[in-house]
Amino acid sequence: MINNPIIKVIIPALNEENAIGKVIEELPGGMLAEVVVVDNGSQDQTFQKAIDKGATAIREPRRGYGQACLTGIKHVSEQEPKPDILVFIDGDHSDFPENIIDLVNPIIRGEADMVIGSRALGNKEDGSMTFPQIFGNWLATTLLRLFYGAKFTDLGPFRAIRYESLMQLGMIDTNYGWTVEMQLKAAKYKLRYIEIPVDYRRRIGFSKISGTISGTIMAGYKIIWTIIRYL
Ligand SMILES: Nc1nc2c(ncn2[C@@H]2O[C@H](COP(=O)(O)OP(=O)(O)OP(=O)(O)O)[C@@H](O)[C@H]2O)c(=O)[nH]1
Ligand SMILES: [Mg+2]
Repeated sequence: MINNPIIKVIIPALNEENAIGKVIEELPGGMLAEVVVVDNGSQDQTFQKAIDKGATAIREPRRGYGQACLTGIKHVSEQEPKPDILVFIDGDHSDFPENIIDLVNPIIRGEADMVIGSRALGNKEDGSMTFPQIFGNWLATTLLRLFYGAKFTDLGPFRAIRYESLMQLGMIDTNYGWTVEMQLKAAKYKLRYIEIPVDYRRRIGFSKISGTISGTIMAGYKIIWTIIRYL
């Protein structure tokens, strides 16, 4: 049981000016010590919108989903006191920010070190995930089970992890391998992890990864490569 947990949220965001405000607004602010939006070189109003909604906005010009997450972690690790729990959520409003409570509760209760929001177990709005994305997540989690004995059903971006556990993992991936790296290392380092079902809806704004052919190929390649490199 963690008493009065310090919970911080990291939101990687690239050109999400129409979504980022809603994501921040719908977070249960009362239970959060800080919301950090890492603006990954947006050319729109993402940075300003994040500030307007009371978030900490930081700029990270080096592109990549993982890079944005790493920069967010660096930011919180330079603050005192250190957080107990970090939550990652996308900035495109595909996830339901209010579900954060379900993600952090098992950690607060001391029952888990990491909680993954699984879209495979939850309800997906039609068109919120592409077929290659659903297949890719199935394939990746099947390989994780075969090679690492890890039981996951999704590489969902919406997740919570104990800060100390995350530090132990020594995350390094700067782009598409980020989610799978965290999960396979969690299995390797024997973290206590669970999945909970989360719902998923169509994003606001333009797709950058799964809705594009190049994004899908690059992500698939990087995810498979990451699974192999840690064997
Ligand atoms: N693609 C991409 N996304 C980034 C980057 N940095 C931050 N992001 C954010 O990471 C989150 C996930 O990216 P998305 O484009 O939603 O990827 P996805 O959910 O696989 O696919 P779509 O929602 O269909 O685009 C969003 O909040 C992006 O704004 C980056 O360098 N590249
Ligand atoms: Mg998305």
